[in-house]
Amino acid sequence: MASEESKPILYNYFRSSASYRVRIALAWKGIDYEYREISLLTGTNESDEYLKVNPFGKVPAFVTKDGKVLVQSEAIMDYLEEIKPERPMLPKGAIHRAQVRAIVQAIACDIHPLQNLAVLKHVAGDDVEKRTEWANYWINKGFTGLETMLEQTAGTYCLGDHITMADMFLVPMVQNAHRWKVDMKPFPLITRINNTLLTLPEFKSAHPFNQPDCPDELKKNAP
Ligand SMILES: N[C@@H](CCC(=O)N[C@@H](CS)C(=O)NCC(=O)O)C(=O)O
Repeated sequence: MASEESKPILYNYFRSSASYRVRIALAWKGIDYEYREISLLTGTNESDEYLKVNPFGKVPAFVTKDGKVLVQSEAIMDYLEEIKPERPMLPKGAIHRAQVRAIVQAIACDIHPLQNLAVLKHVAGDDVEKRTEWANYWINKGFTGLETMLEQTAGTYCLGDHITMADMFLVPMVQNAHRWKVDMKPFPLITRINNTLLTLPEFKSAHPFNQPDCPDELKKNAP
């Protein structure tokens, strides 16, 4: 089910942080793709049609030029790294690669899943205050560990002065932190790295407020 022009397809949603990671990676690698919106707001992710693409009902899903469907943001990014090794997202050296993976997994496995939409709905229903309290608690706890971890690894970016996959996971996670009103004052390093990354064209173009399915009133706040 590759697109007619044989571009890869990214099924995603502007506000989804897992989608945002992959959009940054695609921009970083200079890979053109077809943007297909899957609205988490209206529940398109649970439609029969989309469940045939991603049986987990989550975004993103990536369809390669020859029609292979890939899910899980990190797996998609690993694939992109392998097919296009120029502008690597993983550093050289076993220790550095493990450090990047540790940041990626702290975000992808420990922090992000706890404030995913399906989890928030389950623990707090439509109660925005309860959702905020829950998400805020877990992000704050995760960022406390992450800030300390970054003290050991960071330079300009998460790992020294080279942009890696860790940075591509960090920026979308900070976006969620803002959304759930996390006080960022205790996290100066995370804040500094995030602000630097947000000035770069690949991170700007991938930003939620620069996506075609972003409502116009939010687009005004695009970086
Ligand atoms: N581990 C997955 C997470 C995917 C994920 O949780 N996506 C969210 C949006 S950021 C989603 O589709 N949520 C739908 C739901 O929770 O129902 C990945 O990295 O791709």
